[in-house]
Amino acid sequence: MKVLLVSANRVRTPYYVYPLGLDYVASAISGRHQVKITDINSREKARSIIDTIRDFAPDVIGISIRNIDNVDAHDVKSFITFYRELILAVREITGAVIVVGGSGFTIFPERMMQALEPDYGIIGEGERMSVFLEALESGKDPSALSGVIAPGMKEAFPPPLELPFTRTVTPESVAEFYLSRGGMLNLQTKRGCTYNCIYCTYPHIEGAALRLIPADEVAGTAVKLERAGAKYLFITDSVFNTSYEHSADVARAFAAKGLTIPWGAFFAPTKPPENYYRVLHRAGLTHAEFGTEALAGSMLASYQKPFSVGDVFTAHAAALDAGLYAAHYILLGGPGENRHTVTETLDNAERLDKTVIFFFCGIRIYPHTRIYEIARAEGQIAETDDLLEPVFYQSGSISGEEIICMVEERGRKHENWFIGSGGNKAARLVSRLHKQGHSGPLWEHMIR
Ligand code: B12
Ligand code: SF4
Repeated sequence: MKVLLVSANRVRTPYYVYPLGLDYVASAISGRHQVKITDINSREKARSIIDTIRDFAPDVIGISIRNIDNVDAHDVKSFITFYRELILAVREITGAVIVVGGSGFTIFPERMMQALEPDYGIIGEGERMSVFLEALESGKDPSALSGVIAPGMKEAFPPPLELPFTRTVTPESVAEFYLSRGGMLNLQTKRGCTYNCIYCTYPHIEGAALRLIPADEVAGTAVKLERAGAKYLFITDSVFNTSYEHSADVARAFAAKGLTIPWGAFFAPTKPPENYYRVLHRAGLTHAEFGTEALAGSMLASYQKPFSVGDVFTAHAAALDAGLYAAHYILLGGPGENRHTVTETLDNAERLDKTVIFFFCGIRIYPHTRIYEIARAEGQIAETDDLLEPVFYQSGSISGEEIICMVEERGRKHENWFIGSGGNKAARLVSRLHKQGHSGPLWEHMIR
């Protein structure tokens, strides 16, 4: 069959992100099918996707839905209308089967099916597209397959797939757009997160157990990406150091295979084993992005974070000692937040030296999370509420506006504190620097 895979993500904050998920979907199906990937970022308008459809005449069109909205409580932007219009425009010119998937879709499959009206959706890992196409080809009903949903069906979440996941790096990939804008490509070393933070969708999207990709294989892919022109790699794992052992093995494999480009990843600021960050830095790690979320002990407990305030300082010091750039992400406004806890977090944030801190004020409520249950029990949301349009948790003791005021007031004397990921202003700056030939996430320029 002829299959066109479309990346529908146009978000440019904090920077354009390479549609990695489609590489996995394409690798899973290209042996048997003729596959083409097209990326809306690299085209000026949705219109030129239409031209591709006319030229290629696919039997099946797979649309990747990564972002639903920008998750910003104070400047909400939803992307659903755009996806809906894209699907309508595609329908006008082709009778191809339209199937959607992706991390955004996987959070709200049933609602997305209603809002977007594709023919099918694939919940979770897109490697299931292979059995989906087999069913279509042989005239069987694909909606009977695990993970597949059709209009009007109830959502049922399939179990995570067994290894191996294969990613083929091909010269025909859509990477050129990203290579000419900072050269940042991305890489996955495992799937899953074993932690259970109350607001987080990642264990739901990727599974709660770690499925590790062999370190050698990860490093082989990294080297291929470097050869293809990548100047920087971002590791997309929910948390890179959930397995200290595997992540250090990956770093050693990078060094053994001769990777020379820098890379970055998300880390939990748990207490690291001795020399951990040095090993990673020697293998090219430059940027550590810590999912710190709070610097008040009671809020870390409320969020069910797997570390203490002391651990954050230990991890931060270890990263700096190793020569890394360190950023911290803080999430204010959860259950139990009040003026005292915000003050405690801001006081401790002032004690973090040589860093950049991104404050996210307001926690989006997603289904399948503990905060969803808390918000239900507190009467903030009802079972019938449509969370596809973002709803943010409200602490009973402090409003979102008050939190922003407190951060802004204290932040005036800290050039390295940002609300959200810096918005369009930061994205424009990053985009300009990327066009000038700089690579990486570039927040190191904001470190004070
Ligand atoms: C890494 C990451 C980032 C990094 C990306 C770095 C980089 N250079 O790649 C950074 C920090 C920059 C980032 C930024 C943002 N992110 Co982010 N990010 C992630 C994360 C953790 C992993 C994404 C990833 O690459 N996974 C690995 C690939 C292989 O998996 P995948 O893309 O999901 O693809 C698989 C399946 O989904 C499926 N699939 C994918 N496409 C298709 C298509 C079809 C047809 C089918 C059948 C299947 C299918 O198959 C693939 C293989 O199994 C996810 C959460 C998560 N754990 O998934 C959030 C996530 C995608 N991000 C999210 C958001 C919101 C954002 C931001 C908008 C936040 C912000 N305000 O700045 C920005 C947008 C950036 C942009 N330009 O698009 C949300 C999206 C949901 C939502 N509410 O909209 C997620 C889901 C997190 C969450 N809150 O739950 N992000
Ligand atoms: S917030 Fe991070 S550590 Fe916690 S469950 Fe999500 S991905 Fe895992």
